[in-house]
Amino acid sequence: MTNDQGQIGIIMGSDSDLPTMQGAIAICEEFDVSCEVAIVSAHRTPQRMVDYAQTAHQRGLKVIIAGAGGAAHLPGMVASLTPLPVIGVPVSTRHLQGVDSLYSIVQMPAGIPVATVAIGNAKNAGLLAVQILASQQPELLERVQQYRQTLTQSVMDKQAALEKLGYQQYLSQMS
Ligand code: RP5
Repeated sequence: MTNDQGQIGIIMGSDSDLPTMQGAIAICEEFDVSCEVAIVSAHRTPQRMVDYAQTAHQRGLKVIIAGAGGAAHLPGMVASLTPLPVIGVPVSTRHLQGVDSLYSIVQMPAGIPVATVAIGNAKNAGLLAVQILASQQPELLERVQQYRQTLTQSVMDKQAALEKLGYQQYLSQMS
């Protein structure tokens, strides 16, 4: 079990999920929130999953982000083993494009919630985890507010460019 000190645990069923899950890691880095990253498979390393989930809160984690694809049992099983909030990331799959992952993660029974983001949207999982932390950390809350302002500003900049260029020139500069 990893001894890294982090506030957010980012786990995934396979290293093949890492390209997707890097979106959540990047958000932690952007907000200077510490995270620990680990491969924890519900099916291939079930005991490691149990150990990870049962000790997560004792190791100082505040939120767990769990990504998996296919028969994506990792987020739900981890949620059943920890009192911490769990955010599930459905990883896209070759045959079913991640719909299998989404259904596996989102349809949790009452009593054991998993906050499920869109297929492949680990960025939103990272943001949601940061926002959960920010509810108890005023400085982080301020940074979340600033982040939202940058989103607003980027849309307004696009609007200004659209008005200036007209839609045809705007479209041509997009490609
Ligand atoms: C799941 O099976 C993992 O989360 C991954 O998305 C999928 C495929 O794993 P690999 O065969 O690429 O290791 O458990």
